[in-house]
Order: sequence, then C-alpha cells, then structure tokens
Amino acid sequence: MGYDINDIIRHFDIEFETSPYGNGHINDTYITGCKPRYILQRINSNVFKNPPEVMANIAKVCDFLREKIAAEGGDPDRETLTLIRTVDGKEYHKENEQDYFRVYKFIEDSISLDSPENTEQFYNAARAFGKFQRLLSDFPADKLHETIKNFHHTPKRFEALEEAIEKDVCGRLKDVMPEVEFARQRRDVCSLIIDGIADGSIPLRVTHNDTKLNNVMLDAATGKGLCVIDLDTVMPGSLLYDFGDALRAGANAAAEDETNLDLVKIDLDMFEAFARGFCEELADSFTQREIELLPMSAIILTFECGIRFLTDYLSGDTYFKIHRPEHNLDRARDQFKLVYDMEQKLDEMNAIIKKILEK
Ligand code: ADP
Ligand code: GN1
Ligand code: MG
Repeated sequence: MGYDINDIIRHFDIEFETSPYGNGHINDTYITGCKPRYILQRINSNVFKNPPEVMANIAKVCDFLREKIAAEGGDPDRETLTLIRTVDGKEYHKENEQDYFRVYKFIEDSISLDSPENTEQFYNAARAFGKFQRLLSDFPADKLHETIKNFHHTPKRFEALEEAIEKDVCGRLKDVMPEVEFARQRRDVCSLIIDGIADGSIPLRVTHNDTKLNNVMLDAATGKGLCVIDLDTVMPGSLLYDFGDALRAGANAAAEDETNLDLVKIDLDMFEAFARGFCEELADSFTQREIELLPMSAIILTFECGIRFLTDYLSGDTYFKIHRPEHNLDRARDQFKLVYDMEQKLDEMNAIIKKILEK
C-alpha cells in the first residue's frame, strides 16, 4: 500500500481515525470514528481508469439529485450522497498516480444488506432504484463520461472470456471446462439488449448499472429505500441493466458465492416484490421491447456477471476483490446455477410481469 490512510484523511479536514468498512468488491472503503461520521474511499483505479472523470460524473449527478429531492420535499442530506471537498476545494485527493480518495457523509440510521431478509425490503429497494432512474430521466446524458467502456456490453464480455480462455495465463482452464461449455451454449442470449439499443426499441437512459442490494441504503427506522449509493457506474444504459442486475443479486435464494449449488435458485416471491416496486416507479415509461425483456434481463445480467467472474478467475483474479483462492470460480458457478434455474422458471417470471402490468 503506497499511502498512509491517516495522512489521507487530513486532506479533507475531518477527524482521522478510520477502519475498513462494507462488503463492496471494488473500492477500498473506510469509516471514520466519531460522529459526524464519514466514508472515505480509495477509488479502484485498476477498474476505473480515469478517476477524475468518475468524480466529475458523481458531483454532477449528486448536485442534480439534490435539487430534485428538495423540490419533491425530500431531505437531500439523507436521500443522496454528499461529497466532502478536500481542504483545497477539490472533489477528490490524488495521492499519487494510482491512489485517488474521496469522502462522503456517512448516512446515519440506515442499513445496507447483502441479501434481503424479506420481500418488503426488496420491494423498498426496487422503489429506490426505480425512483433514482426516474429522477435522472431528464439529466443530460451527454454530460456523463463512460467510466468503464462497454460495461454492460454482454457480447464484448463474452469476447473477453474467450480471450482469457485463449491465454489461460494461470493454467486454470483445465479445471473449468464445464463452466466454459455452459457459457458457450448460451452465447446467443448475450446480444438481446444490445440489439434492442441498436435498433431503437430499447432507449438509452441514465442508469445506475450496479444495482446490487448493498448499493442502496434503507432507512433503519422505516425500512423504506432511502439513498442509492455507489454511483461510480452511473452512465447511459438500459433500464434492463438495473432491473436484471438487481434480481441477480437480490432474488438469489443463496449468497453470490454459495458453494452448495443446491441452495442457489431464484426466489419468485423476491422476483415479484422487486418487479412490483420497479414497475410502480417506471412502468409509465416502458417500451414494448423493454417489457418483453424484463424477465429475460435477469438471465442476461446474471449470465454476464457469471462470465465476468469466470474471466477474472482465468485471468488471475485481477478485477474483483477475493477472500479465498477460488472465490471468483465459486461466484461464477453460483451465477451459472442461477441462470439455469431462471431458465426453468422463465414462463413463471413472464406471468408475474404480465400480472403486475395488467393491474
Ligand atoms: P464498492 O464500489 O466497493 O461496492 P460502495 O460505494 O458500494 O463500494 O461502498 C461499500 C459499502 O460501504 C456499501 O455497500 C455500504 O454498505 C457502505 N457505504 C458506502 N457509502 C456509504 C455512505 N455514504 N453511508 C453509509 N454507508 C455507506
Ligand atoms: C461489483 O462494486 P460492487 O461490489 O457494488 C461490480 C458489479 C458486479 C458486482 C458483483 C464497478 O459491484 O458490476 O455486478 O461487483 N462493480 C463494478 O457482485 O465492476
Ligand atoms: Mg457497492
């Protein structure tokens, strides 16, 4: 580590005792000690090649949301992230070429969950993610940098997998042939959303693109969705990315890295709860093609994440944080099992969407 975290915090003029925090796979997150508390993050510059552009996006999006939330009578200090500037007024501190830091106000009296404990929580998260997208529906998308190129371009993710297979830098390919076979059999589903964007049947919107349940804070007192966080990947995208990815993460009956694959399956009650919340916020703006692909998007986004984990495993675990040697492989297997289970239940998922939208 080329920095001292207690030195970094001085650049923000806040109290400087910190400890590691949260379960994110990407950034290094710390929390400060006494109230008012802050979140200090080192932006992962291996993942985000241009941290200043990430910060420019976040600053613009937060300013825009603040105004909207205030206009709707909400509390901007709790309902969107608040960036703390450095002592010299910047949105981030650059320690050296690869270490960029930022500070947010810690959102007190709120919780973030890795998995929902009940359908109401997941419904509330869906309302929050849906509202986030709705509030940003008139944000000027051309003002946003693409912080990760082709982030949800599933066919390009597939190409990256094939490249990792070809290179096999760690000699791990021999152990993952069933997973490679599973992925290759499903190559065709990769292009469904991208094709819709290309032919205009799926509009580009400003989307979050990383709608994991632990990227939304729920109010600890009411359980309602409070604040969408982790804004590094806010970019133009499809509403289906946010819908599908949230289900991937939150409607799995097991954890993302569960090794007992018998436990990994789609919980249709969770699916319904999320779909209901998301549709309540956004259904007015759905296109026909978006409606058709809502259930399928859960399969596509889960598949995409599975091939990303597998690619990272084959490449020597350079992207996602891991906590055990085969962590990325366990995650890939888990995601592929979830894809398989959703394929079996696609008709039921379609019926649920139909029922919700008929009301
Ligand atoms: P990563 O990109 O690594 O996932 P996140 O920005 O999602 O990083 O932060 C990791 C975790 O830290 C979140 O899941 C959440 O639990 C917590 N967190 C982040 N920002 C805040 C905040 N402003 N207030 C409270 N908790 C936060
Ligand atoms: C990462 O940053 P975090 O932990 O919220 C990843 C997502 C994956 C997710 C899988 C920038 O999300 O795309 O779906 O892990 N974020 C980035 O758990 O790659
Ligand atoms: Mg996160």
